[in-house]
Amino acid sequence: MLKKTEGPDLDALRLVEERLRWLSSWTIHNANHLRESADGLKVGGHQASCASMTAIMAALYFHALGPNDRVAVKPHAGPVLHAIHYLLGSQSRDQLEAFRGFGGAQSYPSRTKDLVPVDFSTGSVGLGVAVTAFASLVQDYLVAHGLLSPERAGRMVALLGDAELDEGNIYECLIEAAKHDIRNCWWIVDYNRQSLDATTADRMFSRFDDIFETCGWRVVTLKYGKAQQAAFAKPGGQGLKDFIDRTGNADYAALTYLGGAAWRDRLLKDLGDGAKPLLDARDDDALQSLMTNLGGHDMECLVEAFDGAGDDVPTLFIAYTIKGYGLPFAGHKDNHSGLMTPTQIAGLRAAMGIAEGEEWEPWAGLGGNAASAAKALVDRCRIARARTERTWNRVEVPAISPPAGEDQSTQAAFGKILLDFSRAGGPLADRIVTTSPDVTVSTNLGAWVNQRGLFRRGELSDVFAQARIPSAQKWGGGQAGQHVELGIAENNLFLMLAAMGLAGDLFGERLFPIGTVYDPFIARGLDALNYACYQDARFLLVATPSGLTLGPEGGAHQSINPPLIAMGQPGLRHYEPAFADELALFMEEAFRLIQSPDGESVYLRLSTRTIRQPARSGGGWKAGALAGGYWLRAPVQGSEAALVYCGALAPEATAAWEAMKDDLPGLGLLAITSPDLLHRGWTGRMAARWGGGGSEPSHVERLLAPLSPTAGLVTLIDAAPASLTWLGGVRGQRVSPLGVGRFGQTGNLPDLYRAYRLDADAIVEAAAELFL
Ligand SMILES: Cc1ncc(C[n+]2csc(CCOP(=O)(O)OP(=O)(O)O)c2C)c(N)n1
Ligand SMILES: [Mg+2]
Repeated sequence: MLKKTEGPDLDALRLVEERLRWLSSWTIHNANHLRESADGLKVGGHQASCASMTAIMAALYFHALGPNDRVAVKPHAGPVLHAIHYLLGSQSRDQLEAFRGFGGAQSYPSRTKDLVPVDFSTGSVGLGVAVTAFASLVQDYLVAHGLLSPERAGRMVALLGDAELDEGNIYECLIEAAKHDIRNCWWIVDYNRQSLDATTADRMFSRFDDIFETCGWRVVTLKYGKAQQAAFAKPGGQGLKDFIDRTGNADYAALTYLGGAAWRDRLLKDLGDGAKPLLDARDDDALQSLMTNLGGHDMECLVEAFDGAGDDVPTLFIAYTIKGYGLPFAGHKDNHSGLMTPTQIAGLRAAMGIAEGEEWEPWAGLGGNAASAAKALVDRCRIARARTERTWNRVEVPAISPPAGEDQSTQAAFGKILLDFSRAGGPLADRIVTTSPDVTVSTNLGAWVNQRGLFRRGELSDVFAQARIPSAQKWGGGQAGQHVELGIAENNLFLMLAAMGLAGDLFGERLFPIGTVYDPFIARGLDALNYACYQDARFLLVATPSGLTLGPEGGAHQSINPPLIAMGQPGLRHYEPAFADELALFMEEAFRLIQSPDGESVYLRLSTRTIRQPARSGGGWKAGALAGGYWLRAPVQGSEAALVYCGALAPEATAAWEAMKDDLPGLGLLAITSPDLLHRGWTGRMAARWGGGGSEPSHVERLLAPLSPTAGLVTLIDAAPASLTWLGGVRGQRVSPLGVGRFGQTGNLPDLYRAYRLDADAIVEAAAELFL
């Protein structure tokens, strides 16, 4: 929790603010103008977006933040975060000099690649904001489950740009956060009235207060700095205040760029003689400084605002700022990617009293007293200076037995496995936390929730159960619950999984998050999924039902491209089990991967189709299945043909195999359990070979090795055929691809499989064309 430091040293904070403005500007300048360029390309960086936030960040990091607080920094203020760590001694000059270069400080804060501690990666605007709300929910979850003592709880803070408030994901999150009554969350808007392209619309800013307050947030607006407030109390002051209030965003920004003389002209024109006392008391520089003395640049206002929000109420701070504050292009509408010229940066250096050659000296140009005050402030800073290693709790993953039953669907088996977990208990079961965007029941999590309950900070009774109304779902809620219910907003699901999947990094306690979603609606939350993976959050995503196999539900619910999405998504391993025992194996693997330092998240693509389970003799298939595929019916050496299938189409593939095995003796039937993993293994091996690395064949090369080099493969998947067609490239074999390339429609499975050419007849025909 935030605690006040013993009386803020405002002067020292101001000095630190200037240093941050200087160092962030200089870091970007160095990357663009001084560092040798190997390709002649502009390196970029956002000096204006940084300068807009340096006061906010100085007040936050060097006054308000406590050791348990976590921050998502506006992507374009990344250099300010690095400058903060540079002053703290936890960032090196080398890293700053290599900003935006290979191996250097990243353009936008990155948890995995930056060497300084970054709590949340940012880059895709909006997501870094929303994830903090979900992180505060995860924190409450850990406290409620006795995994985090309340004293170790902190505040989740997002620093955002005003244009970021246009991202819809912020409002989806706001609604969900209100339902869960989140707390300990601050969002601080750098309201500089500019986006990338232009100045931002004024109208919405009078509405944000309502929107946030309606959702239970406190809104604190920092509009006028102390100098402005003082001026309001003097003759002509009310006129000045009215003028500031009615001046539109574009106007205010333009006048800021033009400077003191322009303000003078305009104020005279607008306020007439009423402006005289105010104008006569100031030269142009003083007038510019008054007019840009907005709350978000005023250290006293910032400190007061942060100190005034010491409770746990979620708070939106709207801090009025100037984009490019203190820099020559302050307020210019095109300054987003603007870079100071060498002459301009030299002017800034001189204005800061920094001698040439001393640009990287943290306290260059400061007198002894000022330097020691600034250093003392920095020494008191309570944020973490070192990255945490991922060494927290590990739990034993028990062997998972597949549910019994000759005929099963993977989706039903998933529900049963979780039910078994909930009954058996144990450390893993206790650290599993599930979540779903209003598809808990239809993705088969219902029985688990019956046992383990909904997570709520307050007690939630099951009204239907109390009224003795029969229902399969008996869902009470409370602090011990292990399922976090979400409304229908798949984007929130992935942000929730991101926050849950970072529980170890953020709070020192690993959770095993499982999120369920309908497979086609993964697309709804795709950027948030990518965002979760980018930060190396770890979770199990269970997407079910999937594919055309969902016959009667029709085309809007039949997913086509998720296997391709998964193949292109780093940090996420796709498994598509056909059978319950494969599913059990993959769930075990997922729990291992979630907690392994070099693991990853897992995506299981499941189906509601009930199919006959195979008779196994032993577990010899398992290693192959984990690696992405195994021969369900082994081919003879040199075989000219193989049927290759993935997932719930196993019965069609098997039926076709039965139909052809006499005509094509030694015909193999290859079960692909992860096109993603096979593809990765193959391309990885190719890359390693060029890099002089290992020459071990990849799993898919080994799988295809028994076949003749001229063999034909019929590939079959209830998804885009491209998921498997690449197999032909491994050894240059011919492929006849079967899959779904058109939107689906309603129907029973035989009709649909016939129409979309996924049935045994289609396989036999494709094979005939290839082999005969
Ligand atoms: C999802 C997404 N879309 C587009 C961008 C490109 N982009 C980067 S910053 C920006 C505008 C930022 O304006 P604002 O949030 O007001 O930040 P400021 O730089 O003004 O502080 C845009 C469109 C992005 N980073 N992420
Ligand atoms: Mg802006």
